[in-house]
Amino acid sequence: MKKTLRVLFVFALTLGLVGGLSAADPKIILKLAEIHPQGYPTELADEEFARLVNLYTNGEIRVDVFPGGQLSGDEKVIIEQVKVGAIHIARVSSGALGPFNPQMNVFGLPFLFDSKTHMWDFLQGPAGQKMMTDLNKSGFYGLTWYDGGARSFYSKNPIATPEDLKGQKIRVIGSPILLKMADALGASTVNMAYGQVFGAIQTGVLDGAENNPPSLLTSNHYQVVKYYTMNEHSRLPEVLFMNLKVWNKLTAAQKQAISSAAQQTVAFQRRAWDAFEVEALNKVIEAGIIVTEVPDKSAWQAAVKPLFDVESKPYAATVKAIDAYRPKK
Ligand code: GTR
Repeated sequence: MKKTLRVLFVFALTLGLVGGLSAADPKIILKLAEIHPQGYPTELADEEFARLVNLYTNGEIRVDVFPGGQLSGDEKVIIEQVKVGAIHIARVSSGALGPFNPQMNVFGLPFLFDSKTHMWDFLQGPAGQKMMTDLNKSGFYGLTWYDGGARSFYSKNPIATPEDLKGQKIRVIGSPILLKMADALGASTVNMAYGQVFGAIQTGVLDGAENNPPSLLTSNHYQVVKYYTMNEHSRLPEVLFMNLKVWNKLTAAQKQAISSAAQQTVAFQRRAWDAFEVEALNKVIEAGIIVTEVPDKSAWQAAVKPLFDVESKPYAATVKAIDAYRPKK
């Protein structure tokens, strides 16, 4: 086989190109990795995305969703696989993307957004859209943002104040600034794959972790911790993205179909998220978790202010753009 032919052939195989014989046969099959189980709001959005891609391409492109960490329980591995094209599309947290696409680290800054509305106003504005486009600097094509709620600490031990974290062994998502934040609060931080956290808390390797209510529930971490303190230290948007080379090989019509499908799932995902956030919190309370709301976050904000001031410097322009959307008090 001539070299170019061979390259094309290999590329066709990687893409799962199966040469459709009828209009209903997909020409391209794309694998989508999702760490969350079926029925989780991002997973529902992945399925909806797959349905719309199929519809808009008249069956030419099929997206196969692999939920529940089937392709890997470690988002770092998933992202590496998307980078090399072994996985074509993934839905991950922006926190996990930071080490691959540094601009994403900004979301690890504690108390960056005042609210969900504040975050969405920024994400849907020009600076938020540019961050999506700039994923291409890392070999990715950004499809869309999804909601990932706010992250808070949970543990086997009470966390009434920031000081209570001192000495606790806490798993933090692999976002460099979030890790430094938990360190600054005195926790003994551990950066571990999401899929390993349950066992680590169960066996006492960890005291707790930090996440949003939907993840606290569906990861089953609520079964091995006792206290959930809703300090809401950060909002890490979720990201649907794909391998850039795979994207570049698509026709203009296929690109259009995939972009429209992704855009159309946003409202769907946000509705599913809002409903499940409430449901998940109720379920963990019913299961006996002691949930403490923190309406006044000033003690938490003060404790991380020095860190914010230092760590925000490389992201000054983005922080300024985010500030521009901050609701007036
Ligand atoms: C969840 C997020 C996952 C994963 C997980 C984690 O909130 O949806 O994609 O990043 O957190 O903490 O690893």
